[in-house]
Amino acid sequence: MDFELSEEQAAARELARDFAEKEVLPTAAKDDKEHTFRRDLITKMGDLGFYGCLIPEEYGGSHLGFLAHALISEELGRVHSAIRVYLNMQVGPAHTLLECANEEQKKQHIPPLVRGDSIGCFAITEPDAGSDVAAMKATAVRDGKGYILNGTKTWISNAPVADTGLVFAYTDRSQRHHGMSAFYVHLNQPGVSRRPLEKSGTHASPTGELIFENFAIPERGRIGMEGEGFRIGMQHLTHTRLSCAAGAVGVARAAREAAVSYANQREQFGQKIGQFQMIQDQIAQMVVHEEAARMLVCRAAALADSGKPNNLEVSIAKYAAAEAAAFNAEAAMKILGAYGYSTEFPVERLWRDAKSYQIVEGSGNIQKLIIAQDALGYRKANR
Ligand code: GRA
Repeated sequence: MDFELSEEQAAARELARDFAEKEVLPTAAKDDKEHTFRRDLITKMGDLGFYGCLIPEEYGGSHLGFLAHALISEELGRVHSAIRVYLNMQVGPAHTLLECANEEQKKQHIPPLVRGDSIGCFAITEPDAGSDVAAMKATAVRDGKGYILNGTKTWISNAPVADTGLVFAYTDRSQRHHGMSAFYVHLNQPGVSRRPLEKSGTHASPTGELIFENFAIPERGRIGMEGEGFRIGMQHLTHTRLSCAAGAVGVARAAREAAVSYANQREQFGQKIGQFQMIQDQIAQMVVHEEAARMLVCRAAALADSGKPNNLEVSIAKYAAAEAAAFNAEAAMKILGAYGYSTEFPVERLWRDAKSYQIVEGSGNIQKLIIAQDALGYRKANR
């Protein structure tokens, strides 16, 4: 497998790095501390074409592919993880619409997501249905020409600010996995209320609940056929997990960079601390975790770019990258000591943000379940 970047991919990475360093980094600490939602950055990333990598030109995209998308995700994750979430909330729904919606729905919903005009989100998780997606309680009951949606979605990135969203609910609960359906809805309408939720990190990315009470969805809001929702949701997660994995590589890299820089400056016992083997041990492990995770992300992205199934490779990459982010952030904090723990320096933000990658978009245990069931021959991940 060849990971040599094309000119376009290298240019996309440079553009994302430049944007992240010039436009995101200067206020990253402040945005995190003040929980600032940066609508302006969503617009700028739309102007720069960051949301279009997976989308053909006819719907406003550049079609640069999954590897380019992963490179952009890593650059954003490295500088400020919360801003990487914005990217995923635009690209994830746009790509799922591309794969599963009809022509009219694609024309209506994809371009505003790609431009960054419509803030997107996806709503799967519920208070009693996290890892166990099929346990969701939301229902969309047929009513004349449309549906009436009732249910509570929780831990939804962008819930407080989203204009539109991909929402999952049962149209026929008796059919379990085959009775769930997917909808694309406008959220600034009667029948939706929102409740922000606080978390330990990723503060500049608002998270919350979406509460649907007799929310009317027209027939044209359904994506795919009735009963295809679980499959659409799983397909959606395969792609958004890849962006997540790439973002986690960015966090791992930022932590490694911070640790190396500090180890080259800080002197104790008459020498730079980088001279101590215990610090070198940590740095070496950080480099290995980061590089291995990046290779796994590139492999999963390259498979998608060549049209091959990559559920297994995405789960491996997501698990490895989340662990790499958490390991590297923890190691960086140990190396920087009080400066790592201090809220005046960026490492503690990396440490808080790294944890999210072990939880969101399918926890570490869910990725391991998918990987182990495949290895044991119980259920092939790529089918
Ligand atoms: O055999 P069948 O016809 O009944 O079909 C089964 C299977 O083939 C059925 O679903 C099919 N299926 C799939 N089809 C296409 C399963 N996986 C796939 C797939 N990838 N593609 C039932 O399958 P099953 O394996 O028996 O289902 P299950 O045990 O109920 O669930 C499987 C599993 C645990 C893997 C799944 O529920 C899962 O992935 N859970 C994790 C949920 C998750 O990732 N949630 C994240 C929510 S979003 C989020 O975190 C937002 C963060 C945003 C941000 O900050 O970035």
